[in-house]
Amino acid sequence: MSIASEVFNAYGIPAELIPFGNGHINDTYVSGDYVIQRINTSVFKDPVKLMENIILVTSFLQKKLKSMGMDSERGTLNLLYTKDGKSYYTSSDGAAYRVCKLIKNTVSYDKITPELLEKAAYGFGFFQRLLADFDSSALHETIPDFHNTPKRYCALMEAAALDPLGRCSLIKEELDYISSVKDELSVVTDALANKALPWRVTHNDTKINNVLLDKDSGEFVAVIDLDTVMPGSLLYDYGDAVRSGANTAKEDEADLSLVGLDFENVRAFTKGFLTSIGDYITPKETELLPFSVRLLALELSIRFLTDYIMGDTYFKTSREGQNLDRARCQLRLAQVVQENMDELKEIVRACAKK
Ligand code: ADP
Ligand code: GN1
Ligand code: MG
Repeated sequence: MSIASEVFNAYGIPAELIPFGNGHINDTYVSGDYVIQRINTSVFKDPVKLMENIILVTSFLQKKLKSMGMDSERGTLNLLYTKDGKSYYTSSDGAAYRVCKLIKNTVSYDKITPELLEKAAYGFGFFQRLLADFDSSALHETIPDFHNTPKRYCALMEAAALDPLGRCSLIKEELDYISSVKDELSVVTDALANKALPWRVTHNDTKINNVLLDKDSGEFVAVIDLDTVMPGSLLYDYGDAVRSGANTAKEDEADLSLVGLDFENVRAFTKGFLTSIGDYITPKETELLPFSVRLLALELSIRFLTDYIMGDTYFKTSREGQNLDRARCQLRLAQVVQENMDELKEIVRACAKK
């Protein structure tokens, strides 16, 4: 029996596997009214704990949406269980497959207009607020130290010292730049540690294609890709979404002259996010919003570079050198943010005033 037939049998759903979406981590397929994902177990090492988190978060969100008179089928992921009651199926080749309902008539974007980005931003802020009274002590840390940027820096330095494929000679300039800004990398982790910033339950992977918008109206429908919902800072969600939604270039652009910040998109995201966040945000968080875009771009460049040095084992790649291009784009973006910090601060100030 093929693996696909095994999965269908386990769930008792109709067969046909069509690759779906542009995620870098799991393998996603659509089959009729369902989305099937082969969980990347080298990234999520404990699928049992991962799925416990997804169940906790989605059932919390479903209840909350219902209590607000909202559509809990469309407003978050709805997981299916196997015929024998499991949250995922282990196939005969040892892989882990999960199934959830397709959220119909929706679309996610890699590149987005300001109008749609404002709606997506509203959704990310709304998601954050829905989780405001979620008990974080019940959550497992699905990827330890996911946004611990200083630890990400240490991992990069360790990888560079090993240099298993001899790739570091090509990236001296990038490594030097990252080392020169090392002190900036601990701004948020330090502030969380000394309680200048609050810990919250955050999404932690707010790339713009992790939000679904209605195909016809463009209205926000749901925040998806809930694998990294964990305690974190609101700044991670804002910074990651802006670095992905306001970059003028694609994430793996080889021509760095195309990398830039689309200020209309920054404004649109900030407006939508702050509208749904309201007075939930603290002054210190507001102050650090512009910097968070730089931090998240630096952090992701560190992660892409580490993966490049180690042989491209974490992020999916479709061509040679893709992780290096991705890393260079994020580094360039971090520099552009720095060069335009005053403009970013002005955008945040204007949106926060309303
Ligand atoms: P990854 O962790 O690999 O990024 P995602 O969970 O983000 O995987 O899924 C990849 C893509 O599949 C998403 O960007 C989205 O376009 C689509 N997708 C995933 N789940 C659903 C769903 N329940 N309904 C509609 N689209 C979905
Ligand atoms: C991954 O899973 P996906 O494609 O939505 C990654 C994010 C990165 C992003 C960069 C669990 O997101 O942290 O910012 O790629 N997710 C994980 O494109 O590592
Ligand atoms: Mg995703």
